[in-house]
Amino acid sequence: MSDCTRRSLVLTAAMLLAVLIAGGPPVHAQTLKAVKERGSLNCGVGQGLLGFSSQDDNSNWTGLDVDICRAVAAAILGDPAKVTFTPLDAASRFDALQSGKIDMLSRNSTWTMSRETALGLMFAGVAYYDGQGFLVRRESGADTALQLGGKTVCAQAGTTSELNLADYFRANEMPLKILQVGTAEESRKAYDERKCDVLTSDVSQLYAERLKLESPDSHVILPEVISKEPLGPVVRQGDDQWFNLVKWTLYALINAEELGVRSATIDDALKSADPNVRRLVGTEGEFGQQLGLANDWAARAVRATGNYGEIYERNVGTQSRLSIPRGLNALWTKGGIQYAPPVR
Ligand SMILES: N[C@@H](CCC(=O)N[C@@H](CS)C(=O)NCC(=O)O)C(=O)O
Repeated sequence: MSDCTRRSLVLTAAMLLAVLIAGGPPVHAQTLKAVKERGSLNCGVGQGLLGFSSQDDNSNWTGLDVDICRAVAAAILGDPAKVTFTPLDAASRFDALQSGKIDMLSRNSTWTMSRETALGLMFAGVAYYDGQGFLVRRESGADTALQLGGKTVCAQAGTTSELNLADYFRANEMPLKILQVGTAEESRKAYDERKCDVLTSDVSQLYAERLKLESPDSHVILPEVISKEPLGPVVRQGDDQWFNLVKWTLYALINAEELGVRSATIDDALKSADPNVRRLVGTEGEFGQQLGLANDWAARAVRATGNYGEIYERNVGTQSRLSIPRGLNALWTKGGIQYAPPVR
């Protein structure tokens, strides 16, 4: 053995010892443990986006993104109320996750390649398939986005909306003036005060923002959808157990809809003889245990928030003020693309 090989072996052994003394896996591989010890989930959400994450008159958080947090809390702790919500703007949301200030981010965030590869994060699935659109004043007479050349467009800093906007105008050789805003609130205000002629954002958000304008009917959403915006919960890289837990909680909600398991019928589901239902609700198999949870983890989640379809309808669908049709977010068996791998 050469001197050099010996030295490198000693070095490797020393490093191994250091890791062992430091307590094994990196700090980030401890999210589930930390949540259990703390007794609550730290979830990053939006700052006030109707249907996705906003506070009602009693300061209770509601919305589709909020319900994903609650479902995860119910799956882990058996109680959907055990969530601490941190409202975050677009620019600071990923820092909050990277720094460990939150355990997960559930805030109308688009799954893109660089948000995983460059930011060290992972999207756990798609909670809402969206796309970017444009909102204009009806009086402008515009009926296609191709008439927007030279207009001033409000877009929120640090979003995919800002990037897609520039791409779309460039591809169509239209001059563009961007008015960069910090929050949805600022964006709406600038548009209201006619500092911009157009609002651009994910279409679901345009529905939400339009409702907050003085006379919603005086504004139209143009037909073009210029991008893919798959929105979903995000976690840090390096904690596979936590990634699986968030991912499979979302899939459990979607599978529950497919199997007809609803919050009001969860007790029947617990008595079901259907093997698919039994695996989902934990009366068969050890699927919860494999996640580090109780075997009825998915039953707890569905009891707390309802299945995916119930969450959708209540917050953004036909039972809500937004009234957005299911579209792409219908199950794959109903003409949409929501498709969850099986619990098996
Ligand atoms: N999905 C896009 C856009 C997300 C985004 O932050 N959009 C703004 C436009 S209105 C928003 O939702 N703001 C809500 C808030 O600030 O609470 C992304 O991930 O970059």
